[in-house]
Amino acid sequence: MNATTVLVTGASSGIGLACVMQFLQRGANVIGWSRRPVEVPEHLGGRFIHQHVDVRSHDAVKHAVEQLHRGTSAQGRPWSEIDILVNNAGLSRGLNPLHEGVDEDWEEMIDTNLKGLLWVTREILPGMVERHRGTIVNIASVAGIEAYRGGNVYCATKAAVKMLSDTMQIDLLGSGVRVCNVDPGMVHTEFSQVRYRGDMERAVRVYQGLTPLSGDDVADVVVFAATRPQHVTLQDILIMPTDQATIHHVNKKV
Ligand code: NDP
Ligand code: 8X3
Repeated sequence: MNATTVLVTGASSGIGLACVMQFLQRGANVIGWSRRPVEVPEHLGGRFIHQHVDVRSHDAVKHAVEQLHRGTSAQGRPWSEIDILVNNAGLSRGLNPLHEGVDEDWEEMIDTNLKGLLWVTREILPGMVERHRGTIVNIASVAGIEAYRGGNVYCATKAAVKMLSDTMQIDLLGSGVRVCNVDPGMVHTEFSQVRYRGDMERAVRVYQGLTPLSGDDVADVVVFAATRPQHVTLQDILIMPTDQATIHHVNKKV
């Protein structure tokens, strides 16, 4: 993947960090966006830049892209020429029924999972269309396919991501840009810590008694999809732990 430039949003933990590492290990130049800093091993650092970006802010996204125009990678290519965009930044807050919903939680989920993905894509996609080449991987979720109690707004944002992937595939037909939608089941990351606002006991219980996916398991399929020949599109990938058949059918031993 020499001279390939990848942008991963939500690069500081979980699936995003695993994508950063796997693309770097394959020789790509990688840009990571998140609010927290990201450290990579020194020998990979020459091909990695981190930008502090809150994807909820269209201005912040635009500013970060402007900065990328100013620098070049080791191969002399502007960092702004993104070949692969992984729209991964996202989160869930709480499991309240809709009638007990919290305004700030709803705004955070919609602004990050849905509007954030739109702002980022709006800034990166025109360059791909201009170059007639590019891959976008959107991280949606099984939660966008199956509803569950208290999932309401989170599930809705992920169903929206899936629908955006579908409509982008149509909008981009003939443009040379392909779109891959990835729907993971349970992945052991910081996701549940964030959902339960640091209640570690509750977060740990989510994954107890089963073998969930790891961030690397999902990164494997992201990298696989992004490294197919350009005429091949994996439109939709549902990746589940073997211990999970559906949102509601989980092989929990405790
Ligand atoms: P993590 O909490 O481990 O990672 C989430 C990442 O998103 C972090 O790097 C975080 O960085 C980033 N992020 C959150 N808000 C923002 C923001 N406003 N601006 C920029 N970055 C942001 O969770 P996962 O790795 O599990 O989640 C990654 C994606 O996978 C999410 O979209 C999630 O919905 C999806 N997913 C997760 C599943 C799971 O079971 N874990 C299953 C299906 C889908 P920082 O806080 O530093 O900004
Ligand atoms: C995250 C998976 O089932 O916790 O998208 O909503 S779930």
